[in-house]
Amino acid sequence: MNSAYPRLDALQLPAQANRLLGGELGSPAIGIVHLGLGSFHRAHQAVYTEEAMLAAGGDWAICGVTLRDHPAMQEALAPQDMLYSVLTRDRDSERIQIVRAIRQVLVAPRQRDELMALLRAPQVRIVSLTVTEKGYCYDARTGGLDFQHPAIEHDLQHPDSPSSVPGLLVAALRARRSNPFTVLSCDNLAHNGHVLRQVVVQFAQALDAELAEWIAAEVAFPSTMVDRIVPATTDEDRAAVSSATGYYDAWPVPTESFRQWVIEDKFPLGRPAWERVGAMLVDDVTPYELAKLRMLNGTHSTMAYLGVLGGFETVDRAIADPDLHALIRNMMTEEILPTLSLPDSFDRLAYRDQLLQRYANPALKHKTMQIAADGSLKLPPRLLGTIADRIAAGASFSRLALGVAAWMRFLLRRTDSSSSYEISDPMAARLGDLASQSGGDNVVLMNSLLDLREIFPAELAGNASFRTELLGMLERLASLGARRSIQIVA
Ligand code: CS2
Repeated sequence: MNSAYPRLDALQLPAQANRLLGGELGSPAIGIVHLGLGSFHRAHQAVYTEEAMLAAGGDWAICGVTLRDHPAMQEALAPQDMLYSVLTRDRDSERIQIVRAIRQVLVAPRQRDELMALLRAPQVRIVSLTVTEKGYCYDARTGGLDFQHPAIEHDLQHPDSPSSVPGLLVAALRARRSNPFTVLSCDNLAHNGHVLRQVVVQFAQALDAELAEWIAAEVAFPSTMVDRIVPATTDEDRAAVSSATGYYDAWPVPTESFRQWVIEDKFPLGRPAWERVGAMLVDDVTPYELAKLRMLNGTHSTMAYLGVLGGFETVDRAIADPDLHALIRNMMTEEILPTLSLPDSFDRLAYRDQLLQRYANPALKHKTMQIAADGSLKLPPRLLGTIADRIAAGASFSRLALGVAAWMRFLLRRTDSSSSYEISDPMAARLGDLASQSGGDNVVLMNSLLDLREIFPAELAGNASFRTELLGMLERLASLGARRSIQIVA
């Protein structure tokens, strides 16, 4: 890409050091391999790790790995010595920080030998992951590894050239019997460490029962809750970085100043001093994880589907609408918070209000369409578990049901003003077919989707009050549109 500015360059950095760097980092060796080198990792764990090394040292530099055969990130970062800018934007302030914690980038399908060699190296003590819900090859129907997943079928046939996450981890752990690395899931799944452990152990079991037993007994899979809003990078972000700093960064990361990381403290081979830079190390992440998934991600997905249908392109635009604001606020207060058990010290209403403020950040321009992706995997942990808990408590859940109904209507690929769009989801083809076959008939649409056991557990799908509420919301959305429905249900 042509730019009037010189490329971000490690050798030029000292001139700008005070403003853009947190201090002298030295040359830490790689101690972490991170699978899934996307924007979220670069704005979250990499920043914590950089700051932890600045505060307390340690050889915890990161090798970031792209799992798919997409060299774009490597091509962007390699010419700038893997450095990149984090552009923190709030309503009235903007800050740029250069991150150096990532020292190497590998594209797994093209550099498998190098990757496997690194994973075998004793200096690598943590393998962390942000591979999104899809990367786990988890099958909600069986509550375990999806043995029909093409990548799993492939990897079980060819365990030495794995492409799936469970396949890669098992191949690497097999070579680490004397000092296994810690496996750290940083994805938005409930009990993420537990789910990862389960798919890895099941994959190993299919190859070698003894190896599986050893992994189950000896390898640590701490769970974590991660939080920071990271929209996709735009050319406008690149231009903003250039004009503020005088260099061109091919792939800066825009984000908000808020960040949170709660980590189960189980790291047999050690870890960076993340607690020194704001991470919370705890014995049990579950309460934080559920609060975040249900409060933040649950309302995010609700705004995403209602926003796409109703013509709100970004989250800040959506939440600026007084009716949608009321809906989301009431959904949190009346329907989600009562399902959470949180420590007494946790200020629930402050948490809610802080979320509403974060959504209103006009500088982020977080697209509702971006959040709408992968609904088939996001709905269960974000909305369906909450609804099941409400039903069990005999309590109301109309706003949550509106969120699920909005996802169903979203699958028809037409906004209320008749613009069409594509859906991005591993189940897109199937979901699109079911939606088209329904011809827009709400009962047919609802029934065919509720039959998908990958998404809806049988008990919930068969629940009469869930079906009645959902159908009511679908009919409302179909006849009145999203904006009017929001107003009525709020
Ligand atoms: C969002 C999340 O895209 C999405 O599905 O809900 O990425 C969300 O921004 C993060 O989890 C915030 O921590």
